[in-house]
Amino acid sequence: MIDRAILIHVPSRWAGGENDIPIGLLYVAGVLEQMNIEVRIYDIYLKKIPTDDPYGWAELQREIQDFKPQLIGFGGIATSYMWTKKLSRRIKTHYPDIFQIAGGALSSAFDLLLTRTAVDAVFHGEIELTLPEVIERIRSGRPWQTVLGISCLGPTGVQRNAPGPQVKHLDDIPIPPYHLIDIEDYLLASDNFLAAYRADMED
Ligand code: B12
Repeated sequence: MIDRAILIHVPSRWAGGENDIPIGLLYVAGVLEQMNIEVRIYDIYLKKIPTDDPYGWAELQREIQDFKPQLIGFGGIATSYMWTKKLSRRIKTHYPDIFQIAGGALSSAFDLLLTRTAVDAVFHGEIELTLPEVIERIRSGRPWQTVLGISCLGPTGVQRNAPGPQVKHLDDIPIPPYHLIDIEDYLLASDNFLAAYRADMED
């Protein structure tokens, strides 16, 4: 059964003030909510990472224990790979039944993700049609590894399937569920450009 999911916004680096709204993950969340899956967005950019726990595992583990997701998704860019590796391996060790996926620009590191992390499936390109297909197959006990637009480990190693279908009518895409994030966390980030704009208005 998949009825709860955590989507993790995975840092690519720490440059300070890079609190960009995770738009891609919100679109993924919209698709999941349409399938009656409860979603939490876990944005690592907004966390205070302790120096003695450099990937913030303890806090993520508390979130997992509290919410008990069956699905965890990693979103970011290619250089978010290292964080994904550290966290996904720990998740696999402690919660081996959680299905782990990755997508967005991070998917360009798909071969590394599939061979060196514990990610089960990588989604390439838009996921509005391919992610529901994978989840439906898992829910009904059918093999998901042949769904188009994904890559996974196959019998002979990394298997990248042909590109998936794209949405024909843009109005079919769910509105991103902004209620899953606190927009102020992003807009009020100290060196965010919108915050600077706000300061100008106040002068
Ligand atoms: C907008 C944008 C930005 C904005 C981000 C604003 C924001 N709020 O997020 C800004 C200007 C801040 C930015 C910064 C950077 N960016 Co930029 N950016 C883009 C851009 C143009 C669009 C991304 C976007 O929002 N698309 C709309 C959403 C809805 O689409 P999406 O993210 O693709 O999500 C869909 C799917 O990919 C998928 N998906 C997404 N996440 C996940 C997660 C899971 C689990 C699953 C299953 C699916 C999934 O589902 C969504 C719906 O179909 C892309 C290029 C592009 N055309 O994609 C580059 C791009 C992502 N950026 C890139 C880069 C390199 C950077 C910077 C490093 C630039 C720099 N030198 O500083 C920084 C990194 C910032 C960071 N820490 O991540 C590269 C990444 C390359 C790579 N392979 O890693 C891209 C691909 C451009 C390129 N071709 O080089 N960027």
